[in-house]
Amino acid sequence: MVEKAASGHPGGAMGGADFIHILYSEFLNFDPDDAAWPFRDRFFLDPGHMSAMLYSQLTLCGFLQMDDLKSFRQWHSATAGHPEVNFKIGIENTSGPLGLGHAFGAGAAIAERFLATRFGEWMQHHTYIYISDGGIQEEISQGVGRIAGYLGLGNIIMFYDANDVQLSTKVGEVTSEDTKMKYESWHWHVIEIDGNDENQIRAAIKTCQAQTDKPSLIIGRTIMGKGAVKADGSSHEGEVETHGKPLGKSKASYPETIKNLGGDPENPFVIFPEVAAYYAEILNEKRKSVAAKRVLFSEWQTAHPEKARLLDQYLSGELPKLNLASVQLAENDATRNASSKVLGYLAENVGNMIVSSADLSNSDMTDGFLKKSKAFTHHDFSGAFLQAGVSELTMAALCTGMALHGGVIPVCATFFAFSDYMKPVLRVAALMEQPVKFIWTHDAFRVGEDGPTHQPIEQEAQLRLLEKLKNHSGKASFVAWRPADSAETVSAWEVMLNTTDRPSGIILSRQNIKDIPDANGNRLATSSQLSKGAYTVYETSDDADIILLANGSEVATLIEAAPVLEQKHKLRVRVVSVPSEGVFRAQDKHYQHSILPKDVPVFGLTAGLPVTLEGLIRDNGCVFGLSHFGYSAPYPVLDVKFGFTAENVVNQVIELLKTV
Ligand SMILES: Cc1ncc(C[n+]2csc(CCOP(=O)(O)OP(=O)(O)O)c2C)c(N)n1
Ligand SMILES: [Mg+2]
Repeated sequence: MVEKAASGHPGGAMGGADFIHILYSEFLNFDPDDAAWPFRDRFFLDPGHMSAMLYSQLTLCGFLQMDDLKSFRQWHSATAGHPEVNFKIGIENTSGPLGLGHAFGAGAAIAERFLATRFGEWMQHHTYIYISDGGIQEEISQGVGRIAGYLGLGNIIMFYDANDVQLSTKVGEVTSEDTKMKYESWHWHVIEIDGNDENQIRAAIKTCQAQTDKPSLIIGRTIMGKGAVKADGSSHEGEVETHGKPLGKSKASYPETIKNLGGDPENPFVIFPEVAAYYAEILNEKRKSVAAKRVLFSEWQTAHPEKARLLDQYLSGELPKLNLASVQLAENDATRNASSKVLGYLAENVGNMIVSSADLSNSDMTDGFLKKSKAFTHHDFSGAFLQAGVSELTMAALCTGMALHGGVIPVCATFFAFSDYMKPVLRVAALMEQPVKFIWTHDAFRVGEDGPTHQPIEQEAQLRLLEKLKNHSGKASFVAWRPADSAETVSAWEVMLNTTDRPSGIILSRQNIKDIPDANGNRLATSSQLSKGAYTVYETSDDADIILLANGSEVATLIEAAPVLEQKHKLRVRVVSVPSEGVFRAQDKHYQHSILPKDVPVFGLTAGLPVTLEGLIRDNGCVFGLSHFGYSAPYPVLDVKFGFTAENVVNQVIELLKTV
């Protein structure tokens, strides 16, 4: 496969083949006729570069065909280089950035416990994870190790392909850690085996299955490029260069290696008849055991019709009927508080929502949810809140893994400045189109005295780049909402809850914000126009001389400036709230022009980098934003120092109008 594609990673795949074959043939429960069967065991491959191994195994299991293997790494093939999530052919996640895959697996294991706690152990399944030296070294493994150990996720069996080799060096050149001891200290059950010995693999998996108290780690000593030989027949095993080079391009001989492994180099794409017959038998066994579980399931459905309907709803991703308008909001509140109230309502009305915070629940206000639920603790998943500790990257990946598992609605929260720690996950969740919901509070320099490290400036612009990046379904891969007041916060939540085809996030203020006045006296109804990405929140004439545009708390500053511009400067003013530029840009041109007519100058105000809004203005406009890091001071002082006052908006607009 790698040889034909003339690129790929043969070595790790050759060394791991023994494990994956034993796992899939003897242990992994799946339905050969329906790879997406919800009660299947999950298999998460952390090192996506070993995809040749997974694709080969999926071919043995009938999910892929030999022609798919022949088009390894080619345009539009089912066997892309790093496996792209595809439940229909047995691929649980898009592996690639090392470390993420095993965190997704741990998230899936949490979702499994959550559901089994509510619906019964009949639905329990294992999550098998395959990790390599790279994943073990990635920092995220610390978060996964700690959390899985603390929660006692005995449904995880992780195989560590310890082949002593990584991309550019031997493992011993970068670490001297005792991995066994490390995982044991996190309360994992660890065993060490020869990872190429089928009997030891078999025995290890059995031991781990019996260990339901703790997550298990099987450290399998394997041989990189197992079976690789040079032209003279001497060994070429354990070499760094087989990590990422086709054998023919390394010092190994491709034909001699194929011969050494019992194959025919002239005809390498073959499943030997005895192997095909063996797998046919195995797959029939799997069909039988799945059929038995399906019977159990339907018996359970008959005995528990209410629960069965609920489970159906959870698995379909459907929401119950909600009435967010009933959420009682306080006046002129911080948007994080409004969000907290929505979360309190959701805790009582959406039974499969799991909220998580990285040690900030009383600050990002996810405690609105927590107070009506409780946190997961060791072996207790009856609550619906994950206290992730301080580990934003891990938390985001766990939530993405929960989404990949299905049946639950994961939400995670932290300060906006620390969205930086989540970005690698956000990107892959966006690529995989997973509907994880992100809450980011403390959205601007108005965090004040916490100083520049906590004051997000460029974060919104970074996130909105993902709004411009299309996923493989042709949609903005991510949507970020920055609501202007409490009502918009509720409306944003409404849209987020209904966004089931991609991740989305909500960016919230720490400080109180004046509610946007509403001419119709029903601000909540008006704010639902947020679903178009941008809408008019203030105007006294539909023939504006100037449009003021912002999102989040800056909208209130514009609303304060508007009457001054009207009364003192005799200008006709429109104020537009743009909670999501990406969504606005997806509207038809007619709508876009109706909100932002071409010939009217636009003044944008953002507490972020000016580029955050610059995509919305033309030559006849400008954006006033921050172009430097913040400073530590109470936020009303920063408002004045940085010019985020109605008075400065008036001055800036007058200056702008002099130039157009
Ligand atoms: C986050 C991240 N950093 C770097 C890489 C590039 N990369 C791919 S594989 C690899 C190391 C591979 O070592 P190991 O995990 O032991 O795999 P093996 O060489 O044994 O196949 C690296 C650095 C990556 N895929 N992800
Ligand atoms: Mg390795």
